[in-house]
Amino acid sequence: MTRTPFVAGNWKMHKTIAEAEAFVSGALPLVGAIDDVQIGVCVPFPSIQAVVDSTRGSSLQVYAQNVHWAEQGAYTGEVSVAMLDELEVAGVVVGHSERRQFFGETDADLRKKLPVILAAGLEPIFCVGETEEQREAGETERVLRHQVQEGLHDVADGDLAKVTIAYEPIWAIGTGKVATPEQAQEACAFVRALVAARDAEQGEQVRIQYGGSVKPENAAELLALPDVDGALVGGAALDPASFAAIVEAAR
Ligand code: G2H
Repeated sequence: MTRTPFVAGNWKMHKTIAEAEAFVSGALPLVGAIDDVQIGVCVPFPSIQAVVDSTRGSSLQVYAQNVHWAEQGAYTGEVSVAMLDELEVAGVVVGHSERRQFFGETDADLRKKLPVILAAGLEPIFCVGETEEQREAGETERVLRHQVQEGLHDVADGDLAKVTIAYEPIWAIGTGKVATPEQAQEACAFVRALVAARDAEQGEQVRIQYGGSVKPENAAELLALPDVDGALVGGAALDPASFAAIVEAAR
């Protein structure tokens, strides 16, 4: 089966509202009418409304970078799925390694978040990946198995392919150290097999992105891999021309 490639730019804690609007002005002429690649930008909360408004009717979809699992409550600093849904975002990134590393997000949190996001009709981009020490110790598969099985535990079998899984080896994030095509393919195929073990058809349909120092220069090779269906791009997604070049590499 053919899976529509999905390229998402993760802005992390970059761009004020004015900078976000400048990005959209630069990006829309380049990617705004592309319909053979799903295209998203993962935007800091304060800019979401402006980016949703300025991309409406285009191919550029808007994602948040985090959400809480509770419907509402005393969780200072957090936002709920209903709050995001009201902003008309397409979805939300969860489990990014920076959230896990700096803010203590756990597999148990992700297990609660994913079903809540799906129940609201939003698309989760669910990040997994191993550290350099874990890879060197031969623990990559054990780590990925635990993250994927725990995170997807409470997602119904028939909904598994509604989740996009981003494989991001932590040692390749923002370091310029990209995984080799062999490493990326092997890990993404392993993640797909984990989903297929739950439901073969969903395993075939689920999209798996590679993330970690993706750039226009290495995107084509990574995106051509059989089990890589797109990219989650950080630094190289901050500039419209560079982001558009990566989207083009996915076509
Ligand atoms: C990994 C990636 C985006 P970068 O965090 O999620 O960032 O492309 O800068 O390595």
